[in-house]
Formats: sequence, C-alpha cells, structure tokens
Amino acid sequence: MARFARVHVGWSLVDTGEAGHDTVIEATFAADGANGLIYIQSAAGVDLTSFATGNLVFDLRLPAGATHGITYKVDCGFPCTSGEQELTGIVPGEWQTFEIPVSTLVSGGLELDKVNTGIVIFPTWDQQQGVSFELDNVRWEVGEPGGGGAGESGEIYIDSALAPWSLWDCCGGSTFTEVEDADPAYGTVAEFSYNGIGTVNGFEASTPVDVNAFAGGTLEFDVHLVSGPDSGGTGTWWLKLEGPGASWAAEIPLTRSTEGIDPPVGAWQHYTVPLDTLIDAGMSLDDVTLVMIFPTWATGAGVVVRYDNVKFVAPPAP
Ligand SMILES: [Ca+2]
Repeated sequence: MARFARVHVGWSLVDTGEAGHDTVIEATFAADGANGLIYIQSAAGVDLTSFATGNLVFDLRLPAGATHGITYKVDCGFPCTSGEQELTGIVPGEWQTFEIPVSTLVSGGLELDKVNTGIVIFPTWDQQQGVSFELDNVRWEVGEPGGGGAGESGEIYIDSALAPWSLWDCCGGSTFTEVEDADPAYGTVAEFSYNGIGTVNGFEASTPVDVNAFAGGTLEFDVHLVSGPDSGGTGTWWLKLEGPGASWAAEIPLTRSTEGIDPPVGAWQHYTVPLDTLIDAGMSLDDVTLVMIFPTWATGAGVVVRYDNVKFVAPPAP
C-alpha cells in the first residue's frame, strides 16, 4: 500500500502524456522553512532477500534549472535503515533512470528480511524550499544469478561505485566527481581532475575484496581522457592495485594491457588486463583494497579523465 508523508510535502498523480511514463508522482515542497520527505511504505516488513544482488530502480525528473539535490534511503523498521544517500549524476530537466545497487543499501545498514519502505526520497535537507520533482517506475529488480554482493560480482564502478568500493584520491592531487557522459552507452561515469600535486587515485574498498573467483580472468575498464596533461600528449599511465595497508602492491604501465596503449585524448578506450599479469607484478587475489589508474606521479596537471565499467571479469567457461 502506498502512503505519503504530508508535512510540508504535497504530492499528486499527474498525467505527463509521455510514452513510458504516462501517470507519474509529482512531489512539491512548500517554501515554508520546513523539511520533509515522501515515501512508499508497507504496513509490515517485507522480505526482499531475493533482491540482494539486484537494484532499486526509479525514474526521476527535476525541473529544468533545479539546483536542489536529491537524497534517498530505504528503511527496515525504525531505527533500521540504509542510511541517507545522496543521488549523484542528476541532470535537471530530463527523465533519468537511476539504479541503486541493493548491495549499497545493505552496506549502509539495510536489513533485507524486513524492508518496510520501498523507497524514501526527498530534496536534500535544507534545499527544500519551493522545489519539486517527478518520480515514476519505482521498482526493485532481481540481480544476475550468482552476481552481486560485496565484491562478488567483480564490479567496482558501473553507474556508481559498487559497495564496498568508493571513489578515492590519495594525496590531494586530484578531485573527483560523477558526471553524465555525452555518450549514453556510458551514462554516469567517475571523473578525476588533476592539479599537478603528486597523487594516485581511483577506487578504494572499505573492506578487502577477495577476487579469487576471477582467477585466470581479467581486470577491465573504460578510460576517457577528456584532456591530457598541460605538458602535452597523453602522459604515461599506470595501473596499480594494493592490499590492506600496502601489504602488497602491483603496478604496471597501461601499455602492458592487452590493448597496449596509453589512453588517447578525446575518446573512450577499453582496457583489458589479465590478472596473471598483475599477479606476476605482485598482486594477491585474496584482499584487494585499492584499484588505481593515474599518470606518472606529479605530471597530471590539466588532466581530466573519466572511468567507467571498472570490473573484474571471470575467464570464459571451459
Ligand atoms: Ca556508467
């Protein structure tokens, strides 16, 4: 059963007349100084453990020119909750489909055997005055068989960083954000901008990830070097993996990938790196905590680079 909070929140069902959407929820938030939220709730906890490797999916549209953020969470009977999570990659004025990995909700604290809100969503606290959004096609989708979980899918970054992974910068030499790439095949991607201070960066796991299931396989990722270093060219690029506390490290130039080249400026480049190559360089499959991709130390000034579809891939079945 759907129920909606009515604090300073108004909602209505509006017919957009748009294919794929038709009737949607329009939520409005009065300019009355208050904060509130909208949620779709079950009277009792629902067991959603079969969605553990799946996604919470919804379509969202903010008015063109909107500047407020959107926060979401899923609850499992107070005080049990996924915790509030800020939605990234919003482009106001157009419908966007967001897929939230259930593993991300679980790592935030959600207990899947007693979920009592399908979604809680609201303009980010203190950004709620006189704003609105449209919400549609809210659903939970099951995952691929055998996939998902904390690192079990091998995915590090697809349209968001997948728990336990998050975007990471070592040393203040870069800032990172998530952006919508112009190519819809990539959608939301991770973007790092370098300032020239020596750094390494990429993806950090909050708990070590065992990738033995991918033995004999590859680490793959897509790189889009939006702009090269101020010094010209593409720079010389490295891939480095580390274990907990730098207990081990494996570093190779990207030219040792199957593709054998540094990333070109202005185009997406796919990379395939056999795990055996990384093991030869010192990698352990037992406990990966950092996956880093970067130009040679302190040469990155001016670099803007995007990453997407970062994942460990199992070898083909024999
Ligand atoms: Ca993506």
